[in-house]
Amino acid sequence: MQGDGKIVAAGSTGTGSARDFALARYEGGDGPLDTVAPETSITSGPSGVTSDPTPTFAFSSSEPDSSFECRTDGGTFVGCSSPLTTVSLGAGAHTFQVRATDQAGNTDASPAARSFTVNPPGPPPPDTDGDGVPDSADRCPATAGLPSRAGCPSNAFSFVGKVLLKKGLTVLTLSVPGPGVVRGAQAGAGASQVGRASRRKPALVKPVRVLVGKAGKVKLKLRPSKAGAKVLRSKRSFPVKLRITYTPTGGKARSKVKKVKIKR
Ligand SMILES: [Ca+2]
Ligand SMILES: [Ca+2]
Repeated sequence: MQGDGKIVAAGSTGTGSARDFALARYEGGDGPLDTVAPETSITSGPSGVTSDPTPTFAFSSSEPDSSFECRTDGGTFVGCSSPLTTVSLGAGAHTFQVRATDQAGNTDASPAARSFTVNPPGPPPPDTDGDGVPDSADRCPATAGLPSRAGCPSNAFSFVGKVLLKKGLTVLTLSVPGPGVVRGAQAGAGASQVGRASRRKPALVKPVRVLVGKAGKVKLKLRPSKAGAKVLRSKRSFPVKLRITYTPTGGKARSKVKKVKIKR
Protein backbone atom coordinates (compact mmCIF):
# COMPACT_ATOMS: atom_id res chain seq x y z
CA MET A 1 0.00 0.00 0.00
CA GLN A 2 1.40 3.34 -1.02
CA GLY A 3 0.89 6.66 0.60
CA ASP A 4 -1.68 7.71 -1.96
CA GLY A 5 -3.76 4.61 -1.27
CA LYS A 6 -2.64 2.64 -4.33
CA ILE A 7 -1.49 -0.95 -4.07
CA VAL A 8 1.85 -2.10 -5.47
CA ALA A 9 2.56 -5.83 -5.48
CA ALA A 10 5.71 -7.67 -6.43
CA GLY A 11 6.93 -11.07 -5.26
CA SER A 12 8.71 -14.28 -5.86
CA THR A 13 8.01 -17.91 -5.06
CA GLY A 14 11.57 -19.10 -5.42
CA THR A 15 15.04 -17.92 -4.50
CA GLY A 16 17.64 -15.89 -6.34
CA SER A 17 16.71 -13.49 -9.06
CA ALA A 18 13.93 -15.57 -10.58
CA ARG A 19 10.54 -14.01 -10.04
CA ASP A 20 7.16 -15.40 -10.64
CA PHE A 21 5.54 -12.09 -10.93
CA ALA A 22 6.87 -8.62 -11.11
CA LEU A 23 5.40 -5.25 -10.51
CA ALA A 24 1.73 -4.52 -10.45
CA ARG A 25 0.54 -1.10 -9.56
CA TYR A 26 -3.15 -0.91 -9.19
CA GLU A 27 -4.64 2.12 -10.79
CA GLY A 28 -8.27 2.37 -9.93
CA GLY A 29 -10.87 4.36 -11.86
CA ASP A 30 -10.83 7.25 -9.40
CA GLY A 31 -7.38 8.56 -10.27
CA PRO A 32 -5.03 9.95 -7.66
CA LEU A 33 -6.76 10.63 -4.38
CA ASP A 34 -7.70 14.35 -4.12
CA THR A 35 -6.93 15.83 -0.73
CA VAL A 36 -6.52 19.45 -1.84
CA ALA A 37 -9.38 21.83 -1.04
CA PRO A 38 -10.58 24.15 -3.83
CA GLU A 39 -10.06 27.90 -3.77
CA THR A 40 -13.26 29.95 -3.89
CA SER A 41 -13.44 33.34 -5.65
CA ILE A 42 -16.17 35.95 -5.82
CA THR A 43 -16.13 37.17 -9.43
CA SER A 44 -18.76 39.91 -9.27
CA GLY A 45 -21.05 41.69 -6.86
CA PRO A 46 -20.99 44.89 -4.86
CA SER A 47 -18.28 45.95 -2.49
CA GLY A 48 -18.31 49.17 -0.54
CA VAL A 49 -21.63 51.01 -0.71
CA THR A 50 -24.51 49.76 -2.84
CA SER A 51 -28.03 51.13 -3.25
CA ASP A 52 -29.29 47.62 -4.11
CA PRO A 53 -30.90 45.91 -1.09
CA THR A 54 -30.81 42.54 -2.94
CA PRO A 55 -27.32 42.41 -4.44
CA THR A 56 -26.24 39.58 -6.73
CA PHE A 57 -22.91 37.80 -6.37
CA ALA A 58 -21.19 35.52 -8.86
CA PHE A 59 -18.49 33.12 -7.73
CA SER A 60 -16.29 30.31 -8.97
CA SER A 61 -14.07 27.52 -7.75
CA SER A 62 -10.54 26.62 -8.72
CA GLU A 63 -11.80 23.08 -9.28
CA PRO A 64 -14.42 22.19 -11.86
CA ASP A 65 -17.71 20.68 -10.80
CA SER A 66 -17.46 22.07 -7.29
CA SER A 67 -20.55 22.68 -5.24
CA PHE A 68 -21.04 25.86 -3.25
CA GLU A 69 -22.43 26.97 0.04
CA CYS A 70 -23.26 30.58 0.82
CA ARG A 71 -24.20 32.64 3.81
CA THR A 72 -25.04 36.28 4.37
CA ASP A 73 -24.23 37.96 7.67
CA GLY A 74 -23.05 34.82 9.45
CA GLY A 75 -25.46 32.03 10.21
CA THR A 76 -25.10 28.59 8.66
CA PHE A 77 -23.83 27.90 5.16
CA VAL A 78 -26.51 26.64 2.81
CA GLY A 79 -26.14 25.21 -0.68
CA CYS A 80 -26.18 27.79 -3.45
CA SER A 81 -25.12 28.30 -7.04
CA SER A 82 -23.68 31.21 -8.97
CA PRO A 83 -25.07 33.82 -9.43
CA LEU A 84 -26.81 34.24 -6.11
CA THR A 85 -29.13 37.12 -5.24
CA THR A 86 -29.44 37.75 -1.53
CA VAL A 87 -32.72 38.13 0.32
CA SER A 88 -33.77 41.74 0.89
CA LEU A 89 -31.24 43.31 3.23
CA GLY A 90 -31.76 46.28 5.53
CA ALA A 91 -29.68 49.42 5.37
CA GLY A 92 -26.23 49.02 6.91
CA ALA A 93 -23.17 46.78 6.81
CA HIS A 94 -23.40 43.20 5.52
CA THR A 95 -21.09 40.32 4.64
CA PHE A 96 -21.49 37.69 1.96
CA GLN A 97 -19.45 34.50 2.14
CA VAL A 98 -19.19 31.51 -0.19
CA ARG A 99 -17.16 28.31 0.00
CA ALA A 100 -16.62 25.62 -2.61
CA THR A 101 -16.50 21.87 -2.06
CA ASP A 102 -14.83 19.74 -4.70
CA GLN A 103 -16.02 16.35 -5.94
CA ALA A 104 -13.71 14.55 -3.49
CA GLY A 105 -15.49 16.34 -0.65
CA ASN A 106 -12.75 18.83 0.21
CA THR A 107 -14.21 22.13 1.38
CA ASP A 108 -12.42 25.46 1.10
CA ALA A 109 -11.51 26.26 4.70
CA SER A 110 -11.22 30.00 3.95
CA PRO A 111 -14.49 31.08 2.31
CA ALA A 112 -14.40 34.00 -0.11
CA ALA A 113 -16.03 37.06 1.46
CA ARG A 114 -17.36 40.45 0.43
CA SER A 115 -18.25 43.22 2.83
CA PHE A 116 -20.65 45.85 1.62
CA THR A 117 -23.04 48.49 2.93
CA VAL A 118 -26.60 48.82 1.72
CA ASN A 119 -27.63 52.44 1.38
CA PRO A 120 -31.03 52.34 -0.29
CA PRO A 121 -31.99 55.37 -2.39
CA GLY A 122 -34.13 57.93 -0.62
CA PRO A 123 -37.31 59.36 -2.10
CA PRO A 124 -36.69 61.32 -5.31
CA PRO A 125 -36.40 65.09 -4.86
CA PRO A 126 -39.67 66.98 -5.36
CA ASP A 127 -40.49 68.03 -8.93
CA THR A 128 -43.77 69.94 -8.75
CA ASP A 129 -44.26 70.46 -12.47
CA GLY A 130 -42.97 67.00 -13.40
CA ASP A 131 -40.54 68.21 -16.05
CA GLY A 132 -37.68 66.16 -14.67
CA VAL A 133 -35.88 69.15 -13.19
CA PRO A 134 -36.13 69.00 -9.37
CA ASP A 135 -37.67 72.03 -7.68
CA SER A 136 -34.33 72.92 -6.09
CA ALA A 137 -32.79 73.43 -9.55
CA ASP A 138 -35.93 74.53 -11.42
CA ARG A 139 -35.98 78.25 -12.18
CA CYS A 140 -39.61 77.87 -13.29
CA PRO A 141 -40.79 75.32 -10.70
CA ALA A 142 -44.50 75.64 -11.52
CA THR A 143 -44.18 75.31 -15.31
CA ALA A 144 -42.94 72.27 -17.18
CA GLY A 145 -39.86 73.26 -19.12
CA LEU A 146 -36.62 72.02 -20.56
CA PRO A 147 -33.61 70.68 -18.64
CA SER A 148 -31.40 72.80 -20.92
CA ARG A 149 -33.26 75.91 -19.69
CA ALA A 150 -33.14 75.06 -15.98
CA GLY A 151 -36.73 73.82 -16.12
CA CYS A 152 -38.13 76.90 -17.87
CA PRO A 153 -40.11 76.77 -21.11
CA SER A 154 -38.29 77.89 -24.22
CA ASN A 155 -38.45 81.60 -24.95
CA ALA A 156 -36.64 81.34 -28.29
CA PHE A 157 -38.66 83.13 -30.95
CA SER A 158 -37.86 84.32 -34.43
CA PHE A 159 -39.15 86.75 -37.03
CA VAL A 160 -40.76 85.14 -40.05
CA GLY A 161 -41.05 86.66 -43.48
CA LYS A 162 -41.05 90.33 -44.34
CA VAL A 163 -42.17 93.24 -42.21
CA LEU A 164 -45.31 94.73 -43.69
CA LEU A 165 -45.35 98.54 -43.63
CA LYS A 166 -48.47 100.25 -44.86
CA LYS A 167 -50.26 103.47 -43.97
CA GLY A 168 -48.42 103.78 -40.69
CA LEU A 169 -49.18 100.16 -39.81
CA THR A 170 -46.31 97.80 -39.05
CA VAL A 171 -47.06 94.07 -39.14
CA LEU A 172 -44.46 91.66 -37.81
CA THR A 173 -44.83 87.89 -37.98
CA LEU A 174 -43.16 85.86 -35.24
CA SER A 175 -42.71 82.18 -34.67
CA VAL A 176 -43.01 81.24 -30.98
CA PRO A 177 -42.29 77.88 -29.29
CA GLY A 178 -45.39 77.77 -27.06
CA PRO A 179 -48.13 79.67 -25.25
CA GLY A 180 -47.33 83.02 -23.70
CA VAL A 181 -47.49 86.74 -24.35
CA VAL A 182 -45.89 88.79 -27.10
CA ARG A 183 -45.38 92.49 -26.55
CA GLY A 184 -44.24 95.11 -28.97
CA ALA A 185 -43.30 98.70 -28.24
CA GLN A 186 -40.86 101.34 -29.27
CA ALA A 187 -37.47 100.53 -27.74
CA GLY A 188 -36.66 102.89 -24.91
CA ALA A 189 -40.19 104.26 -24.77
CA GLY A 190 -43.78 103.26 -24.31
CA ALA A 191 -45.30 101.12 -21.59
CA SER A 192 -42.01 99.76 -20.29
CA GLN A 193 -40.65 103.24 -19.82
CA VAL A 194 -42.29 105.06 -16.95
CA GLY A 195 -41.28 108.52 -15.76
CA ARG A 196 -39.68 111.64 -17.03
CA ALA A 197 -37.85 110.06 -19.97
CA SER A 198 -41.05 108.89 -21.65
CA ARG A 199 -42.72 112.26 -21.01
CA ARG A 200 -39.78 114.06 -22.53
CA LYS A 201 -39.76 111.86 -25.62
CA PRO A 202 -43.18 110.36 -26.32
CA ALA A 203 -43.38 107.00 -28.03
CA LEU A 204 -44.13 107.21 -31.74
CA VAL A 205 -45.66 103.73 -31.76
CA LYS A 206 -48.49 102.42 -29.58
CA PRO A 207 -47.47 99.44 -27.49
CA VAL A 208 -49.33 96.19 -28.24
CA ARG A 209 -49.80 92.94 -26.41
CA VAL A 210 -50.91 89.64 -27.97
CA LEU A 211 -51.81 86.49 -26.06
CA VAL A 212 -50.53 83.31 -27.68
CA GLY A 213 -52.33 80.00 -27.07
CA LYS A 214 -49.94 77.58 -28.68
CA ALA A 215 -46.71 77.25 -30.62
CA GLY A 216 -46.71 78.70 -34.09
CA LYS A 217 -46.94 81.99 -35.95
CA VAL A 218 -48.14 85.19 -34.35
CA LYS A 219 -48.91 88.49 -36.07
CA LEU A 220 -48.07 91.65 -34.21
CA LYS A 221 -49.69 94.86 -35.49
CA LEU A 222 -48.18 98.16 -34.38
CA ARG A 223 -49.76 101.51 -35.12
CA PRO A 224 -48.38 105.00 -34.74
CA SER A 225 -49.21 106.84 -31.55
CA LYS A 226 -50.64 110.36 -31.59
CA ALA A 227 -47.07 111.66 -31.61
CA GLY A 228 -46.19 109.23 -34.41
CA ALA A 229 -49.21 110.25 -36.47
CA LYS A 230 -48.17 113.88 -36.02
CA VAL A 231 -44.70 113.08 -37.35
CA LEU A 232 -46.23 111.25 -40.34
CA ARG A 233 -48.22 114.33 -41.23
CA SER A 234 -45.01 116.29 -41.72
CA LYS A 235 -42.77 113.47 -43.03
CA ARG A 236 -43.37 110.57 -45.38
CA SER A 237 -41.65 108.17 -42.99
CA PHE A 238 -39.59 107.89 -39.82
CA PRO A 239 -37.29 105.18 -38.49
CA VAL A 240 -38.00 103.50 -35.18
CA LYS A 241 -36.54 100.71 -33.10
CA LEU A 242 -39.14 98.23 -31.88
CA ARG A 243 -38.57 96.04 -28.87
CA ILE A 244 -40.40 92.73 -29.32
CA THR A 245 -40.67 90.62 -26.17
CA TYR A 246 -41.92 87.07 -25.88
CA THR A 247 -42.71 85.71 -22.40
CA PRO A 248 -43.63 82.00 -22.38
CA THR A 249 -46.33 81.12 -19.84
CA GLY A 250 -44.55 80.58 -16.54
CA GLY A 251 -41.20 81.36 -18.14
CA LYS A 252 -38.67 84.12 -18.62
CA ALA A 253 -39.04 86.94 -21.10
CA ARG A 254 -36.78 87.36 -24.09
CA SER A 255 -36.55 90.54 -26.17
CA LYS A 256 -35.29 91.40 -29.64
CA VAL A 257 -34.95 94.79 -31.23
CA LYS A 258 -36.17 95.30 -34.78
CA LYS A 259 -35.49 98.45 -36.77
CA VAL A 260 -38.32 99.49 -39.08
CA LYS A 261 -39.26 102.56 -41.06
CA ILE A 262 -42.83 103.63 -40.42
CA LYS A 263 -44.39 104.92 -43.64
CA ARG A 264 -47.29 107.20 -44.26
CA1 LIG B 1 -39.56 70.82 -12.26
CA1 LIG C 1 -40.03 73.73 -14.59
